[in-house]
Amino acid sequence: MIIGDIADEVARRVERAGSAVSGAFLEPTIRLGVTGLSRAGKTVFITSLVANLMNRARMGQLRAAAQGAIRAAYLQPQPDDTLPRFDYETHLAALTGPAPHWPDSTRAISELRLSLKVQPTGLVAGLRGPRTLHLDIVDYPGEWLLDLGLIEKDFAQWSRETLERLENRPQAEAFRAALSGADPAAKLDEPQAQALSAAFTGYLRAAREDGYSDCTPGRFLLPGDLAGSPVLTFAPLPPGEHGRGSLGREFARRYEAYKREVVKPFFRDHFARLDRQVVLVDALGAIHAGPQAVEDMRRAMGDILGAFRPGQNNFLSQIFLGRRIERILFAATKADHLHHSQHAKLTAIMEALLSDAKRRADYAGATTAALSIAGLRATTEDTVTHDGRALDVVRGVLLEDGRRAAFHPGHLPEDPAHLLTPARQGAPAWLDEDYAIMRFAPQPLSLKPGEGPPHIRLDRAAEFLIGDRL
Ligand SMILES: Nc1nc2c(ncn2[C@@H]2O[C@H](COP(=O)(O)OP(=O)(O)O)[C@@H](O)[C@H]2O)c(=O)[nH]1
Ligand SMILES: [Mg+2]
Repeated sequence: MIIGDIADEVARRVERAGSAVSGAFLEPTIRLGVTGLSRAGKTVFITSLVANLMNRARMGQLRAAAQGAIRAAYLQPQPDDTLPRFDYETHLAALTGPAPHWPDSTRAISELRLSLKVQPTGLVAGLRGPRTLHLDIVDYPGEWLLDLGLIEKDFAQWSRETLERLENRPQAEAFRAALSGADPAAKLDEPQAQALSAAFTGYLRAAREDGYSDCTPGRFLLPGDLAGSPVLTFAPLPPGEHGRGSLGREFARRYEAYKREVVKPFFRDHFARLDRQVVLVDALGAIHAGPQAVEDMRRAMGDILGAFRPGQNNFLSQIFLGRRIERILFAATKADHLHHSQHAKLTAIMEALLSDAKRRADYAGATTAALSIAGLRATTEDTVTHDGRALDVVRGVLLEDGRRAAFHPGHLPEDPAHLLTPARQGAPAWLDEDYAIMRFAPQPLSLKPGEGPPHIRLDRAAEFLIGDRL
């Protein structure tokens, strides 16, 4: 460990000890991380979860809600003054207003504090007064989480792996062309550096669009206020030792700066403070994109789970200081695209991916679970006759043209291996089934008093994530 790190770490220990001491006099708090790649459904999930914790009529599977133990839920100022606040009111207005629409996409970290007043029920009910539990929800991009893998890789290794992956991907054509015209040993030319980095970012973006998850560095996709700065102006290069002032040397230096100035601070300041975590995965989107995207999602889930296993990673062990995340939920989102007769199959796929990830990461520690959920149900269910057979469909209004449509995304297999095995073997396409995807628009709601927006299994998700503390 270098001296700077030690000093930093000592300062942090003191600071954390301080907050633990003061914390003893304050009310108990759960820090819940919500992550997932961009468009996985984080904003919708958080908005609907909070709305449904404030109005609990649809939360039957959250025990404390069903038993009436939650007396009140209200928003309070968040504890961290320098984090943007999760814009709950705007997102809720978008989803539940008279002309409902999906919220604008958000591209950085944000936080919201929901406080729950809980009155114990049963035998002790009369003996104890109500207590308050603060739920601090932290929304952060999954792209940032995947950057953890960079910490233990130097520029040469990251370059090698990245270039190997993009070799056969059509999305990388322009970048490969730009790279073939670049000489890593030549003197750094800033416009050329920017062009390379822009071409590489273009590749990452296209790969993400097409369902790939292995898109590091994560800030290239979601730069926030770092856009255009040197820490984001590099790209992978072919191997070789290069002299001072060369393109190769400078990119290696910027890569290290990215790890030091961008990746580590995020993990230290935000990630290491979480108690519970939900990872949202657009599994249906990946299945629609094809076997390679599913294989990539499988690997990404393993990498993500690896980030919750401090023991194996020096840097993580340092920042966690023996604490660890207690519960991790992997949830397939947008389950309202499927008739409920297929939900168990989607959950089985998530469970298979999760147990694979656990096996590979040799994971022990946090309690984990897999679920299929929808933050906001945008469809209704129906059964139609198609080619003389009954077919379970969902109905909704298509986002693109406002038409009403019945939709069947394809039959998910009973056995997840029927998807995961061809994915692992690198099959170019699914053999027996085509999987479609459609985007539905949120529907106008008429909520009864006490009701939050309609969802699928948010109550189960909440029970798993915080039920034990209510
Ligand atoms: N049908 C349906 N679509 C959803 C749901 N949640 C998210 N989406 C879709 O996914 C998009 C991205 O969701 P968002 O929450 O903004 O993702 P984020 O980037 O992870 O915060 C939305 O604009 C919707 O089109 C859901 O529960 N049901
Ligand atoms: Mg968002």
